[in-house]
Amino acid sequence: MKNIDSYTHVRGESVYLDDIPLVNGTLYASVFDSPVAHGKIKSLDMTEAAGMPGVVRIFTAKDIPGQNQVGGIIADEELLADKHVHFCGMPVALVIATSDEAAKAAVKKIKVVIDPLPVITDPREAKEKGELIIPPRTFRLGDTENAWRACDLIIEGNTETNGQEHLYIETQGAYAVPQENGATRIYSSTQGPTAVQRTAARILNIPMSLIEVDTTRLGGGFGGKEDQATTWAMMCALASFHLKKPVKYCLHRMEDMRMTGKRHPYSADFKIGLNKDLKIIAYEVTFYQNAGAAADLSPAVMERTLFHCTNSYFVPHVKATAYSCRTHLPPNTAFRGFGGPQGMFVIEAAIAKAAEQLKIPASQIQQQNLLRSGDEFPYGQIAQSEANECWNKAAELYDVKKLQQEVNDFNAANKLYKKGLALMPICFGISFTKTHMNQARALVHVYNDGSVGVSTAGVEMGQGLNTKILQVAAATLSIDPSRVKINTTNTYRIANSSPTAASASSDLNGKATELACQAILQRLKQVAADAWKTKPEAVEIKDDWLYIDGKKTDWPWNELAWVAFEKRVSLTEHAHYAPPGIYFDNKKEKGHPFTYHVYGTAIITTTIDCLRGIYEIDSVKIVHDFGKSMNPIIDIGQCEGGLVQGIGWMTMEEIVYDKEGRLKSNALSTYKVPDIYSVPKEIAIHFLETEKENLAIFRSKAVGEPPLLYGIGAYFALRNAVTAFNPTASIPYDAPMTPEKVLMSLYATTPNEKSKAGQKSST
Ligand code: MTE
Ligand code: LUZ
Ligand code: MOS
Repeated sequence: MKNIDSYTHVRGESVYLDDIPLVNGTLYASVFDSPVAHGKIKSLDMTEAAGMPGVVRIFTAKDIPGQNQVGGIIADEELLADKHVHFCGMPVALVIATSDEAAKAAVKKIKVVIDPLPVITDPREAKEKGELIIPPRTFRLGDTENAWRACDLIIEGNTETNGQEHLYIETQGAYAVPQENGATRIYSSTQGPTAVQRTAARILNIPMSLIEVDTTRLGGGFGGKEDQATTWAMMCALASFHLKKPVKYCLHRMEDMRMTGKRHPYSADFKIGLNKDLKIIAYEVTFYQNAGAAADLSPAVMERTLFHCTNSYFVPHVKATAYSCRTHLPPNTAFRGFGGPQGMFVIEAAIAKAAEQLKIPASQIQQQNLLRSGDEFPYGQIAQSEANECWNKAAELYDVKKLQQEVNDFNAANKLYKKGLALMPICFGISFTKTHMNQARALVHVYNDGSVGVSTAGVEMGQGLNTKILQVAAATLSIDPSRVKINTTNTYRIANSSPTAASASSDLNGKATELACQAILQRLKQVAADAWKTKPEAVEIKDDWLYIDGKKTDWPWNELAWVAFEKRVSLTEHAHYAPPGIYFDNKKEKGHPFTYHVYGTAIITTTIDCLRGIYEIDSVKIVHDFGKSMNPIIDIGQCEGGLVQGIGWMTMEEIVYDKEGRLKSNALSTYKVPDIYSVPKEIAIHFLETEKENLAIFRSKAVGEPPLLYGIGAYFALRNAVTAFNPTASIPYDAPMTPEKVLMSLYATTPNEKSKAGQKSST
């Protein structure tokens, strides 16, 4: 089945926030944000701005009727800066005007004087100064202290991974429309309607029941709207609350890039020990997460870094510690993979460094240590592994030996172009790591003409969730998909929802939808049994038709719906789903946090131009654990999209803040994302189909985030190409591997100069 949105997407008819028809009298918002990363506000002069044409009012922190607080996990983030600013881009004042242009013009006339305070941009410096968001956490398995003695090779090192701009095509935005009796409706481009509702209640000091949040779809979220859509919705809600007028705010791309947080950059130290058989015996890692100026989702992201610190490998002795470090950057936030990729990069670097030392391909170490079913993760969960299945299938199907031979032959024959190959096995846990967040609800109405309306907690953001939910409803009721309509995500219909995130939304919302449909089906069967004077067990609804004792009747589905209505039987169900069996003990740092894991292996080949440092990704060949895919077209799309986003993070996307905490890469002219020319020339995706029981909806495993992890392999493929040209190059493990860094590494001559070159390119 095709994505149900394809048709309106390509015709430009899909409704995004900026397409919502406006109510008469709508006003426009624009935020004045801090030009300084850290300091005390001495004065704020808004006189000239207030006198600009079209300006209705300017709000500041003192206009907030409730708490000036948008922090989700920790209450440490003001909506509008009161006395201090903590990052460049922190909202200070909110201008409301009769047009978008007038609001933006007035913002330019606001003058602020800020007494500057010291600025920290580096997480290690923050940690030294005790600037931690939460106390550090350590995951332990076995006993690393004693295990080092059993190792034949011990390698130490450090790594850097940079942030990543979400670059959803639709920027952040919201539209608040006042309703009767003090209620308000907020249209928000958010992954988390309930987060918007809860925070609005706190800001406006009114109960959640007065706030309706409605989301039709997002033009991409990628985690950037899991938490950080809330701020812009609050701006509209605050202004509309005071002015009793509809207020809209769609951010300009440069406002969005400057004011919102990104993927967390990480700095890390590792120590890895192997025995003669290339078994990893022990692994110690310390992560320094650059959280930015407030907690946002950083504690949860940090937790997932720890969960995924051993990637797809079994390591018997592990000690992993993570620090969430407070710096003066915009608060960093969820981004596809949610800290997992940052954790996995470090062990891949450790393996690559060990392989370099041993003068063997990293793949020999990788393969030797793949997780098997029954192995224990450092957090206590026992693996149900497909790691070897994926790896072996990839090696065989794509003939990795031949691929490596081709690379070697090419490198022997070419002086100024070199190829590199790397394998990247992945493992990603499915479930929110906070157990209580793993719940969802669905509301299903069968109308008495036989058509069906479905609402869930899930937000469509391009990942194809609505199509999958529609498939679940149609398949469970055994009716034609054209009868089913998926409705907007709305807090009046579905309450207390988790954000659409963690790749879990088709599982959670799909299962809730399945439960609701089954309950209605049960009642319809009873209605049919009564009418046909038989038992419900004799009734079947199949392909829009009623069957009794296996024989087709003259009742179509809609007749059955009508009869049930006439018999006064409810055609509506509101179902709740919470996956069983998951828990986590934070004191012991042990438990069974994930309903299941997703595995896969990618083989990546690249070609670098050794005169210019530029490169191409030749091919990415993947075997991915889809379980039993319920929608291969969508799942391939998720796989390709995630892969390319991961390659972008690892190779070309370079976020640059200066020492004063100002974003230099603040527009699409200075921040390069993959385009059609930089995607791999060939992508092959093989579905590892397994018939094993799991908790995925229709056994179709979650697919949203895991494929991003394949992109990590592109970094190592590029390194291998560089060392084919310059075998003694000692390149720092510092991602992204931009063309600039490739060029520096190609011509670095002594180890000293080389590491300097690496450092220079990273600043
Ligand atoms: N795909 C598209 N097209 N747009 C997006 O914003 N977000 C990703 C992934 N795929 C995203 C996407 C992220 S970060 C997540 S967590 C999942 O989709 C969320 O949706 P799911 O739970 O339905 O997989
Ligand atoms: N969000 C969250 C997530 O709150 N918890 C998670 O575990 C998670 N994982 C991935 C993406 N978003
Ligand atoms: Mo995705 S980072 O869970 O929104």
